Amino acid sequence: MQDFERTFIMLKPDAVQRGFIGEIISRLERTGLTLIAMKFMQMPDDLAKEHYAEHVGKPFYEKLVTYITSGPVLPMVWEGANAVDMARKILGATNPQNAAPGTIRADYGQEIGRNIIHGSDSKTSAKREINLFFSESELVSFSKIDAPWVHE
Ligand code: IDP
Ligand code: MG
Repeated sequence: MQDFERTFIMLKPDAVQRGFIGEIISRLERTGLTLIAMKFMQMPDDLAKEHYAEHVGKPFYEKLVTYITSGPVLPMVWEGANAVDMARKILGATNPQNAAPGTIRADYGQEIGRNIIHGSDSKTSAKREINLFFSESELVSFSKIDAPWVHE
């Protein structure tokens, strides 16, 4: 069994508004990744700016902050073997137009500025993003009953 890691995944306002919360969580759940934390919130401006700090100064930055604060989001933490890379593959490329068929962004999105879902791009980002949205006591790590049927 590989070492477990954690990743930060967030359903963006378009996923919430278009009614895809349940479907997208199901797709993540059925891979065997374990959901250990979730919230439903309207992201305050300062949190949005901190979350996307690496993009300050880029041409799309202002619109990105407007988009992500324009409606409720659903931040989550998922745990599992190689969770960061695995989740990025399930999400697909940043631009839904370039995302492989069967990925979430390809199956639910049309444009890069409305790409449905966020996922951490590295273990370091995951740690930073998890800490931005959740306190340690909100991370509910537990053993799932199906673990021996998911992991060798
Ligand atoms: P990622 O979400 O796949 O990690 P990043 O390059 O980190 O992609 O960009 C963060 C977010 O900023 C994207 O998910 C998307 O919502 C938005 N974004 C990135 N590039 C563009 C762009 O060229 N136009 C509009 N929005 C963009
Ligand atoms: Mg990114």
